[in-house]
Amino acid sequence: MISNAPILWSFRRCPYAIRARLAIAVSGQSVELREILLRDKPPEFLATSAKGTVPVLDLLDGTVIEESQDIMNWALSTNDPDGWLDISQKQPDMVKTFLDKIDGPFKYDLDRYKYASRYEASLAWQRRDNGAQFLAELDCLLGPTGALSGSNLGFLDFAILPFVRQFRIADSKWFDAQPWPYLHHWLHEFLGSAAFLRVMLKYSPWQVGARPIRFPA
Ligand SMILES: N[C@@H](CCC(=O)N[C@@H](CS)C(=O)NCC(=O)O)C(=O)O
Repeated sequence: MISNAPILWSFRRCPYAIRARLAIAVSGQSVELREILLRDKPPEFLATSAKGTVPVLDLLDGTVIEESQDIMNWALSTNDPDGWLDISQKQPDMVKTFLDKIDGPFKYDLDRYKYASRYEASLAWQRRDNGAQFLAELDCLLGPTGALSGSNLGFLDFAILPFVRQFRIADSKWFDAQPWPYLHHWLHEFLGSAAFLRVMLKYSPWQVGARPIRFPA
């Protein structure tokens, strides 16, 4: 263990875990990262959080944060150098409405579109259309400033971008052909940013006795 460092249980590709890592990294907090496989969750992880979803942040003082948005808020409340929380303070209802949509219906449709064979495959296109309607809405909102959080990228952008990334991966050719110029630019810039690349480094799954991984590296 890295002394005094909170433990972040994470899964590299998970959009909820990506948003948590983005906020931790920008806040300057340092944690011990424990990568897991969702199909083979370590008992130590389940003992920390029986819910069994990532990300989970164990502050080692008896506090365990089990929701990605709460982990973002925890990190940014300690230090928010880029003003990510400004939008949450200025327009809390708007932020909540968007995040409820992303974590709710958008993620629901995304899973059923991306992993169509696991669900009702015949409905996959309907799921894609539902998601596309929301993305078209985001494209309009991005027009004026190129950000969802006001004049700069902030909480709303970084909480949503990992999910839009996943939506694109399901069929990048189709996605790139959609008439969403502002959204394409927003996502493209994010995917090439140092902020994104530094939270996407690859680590082997954690095991008892493994050398601790400090995050960010
Ligand atoms: N509401 C949770 C959702 C987290 C979540 O569902 N994560 C997925 C991975 S992307 C997960 O851990 N699923 C459990 C599983 O697949 O067993 C949050 O915001 O942290």
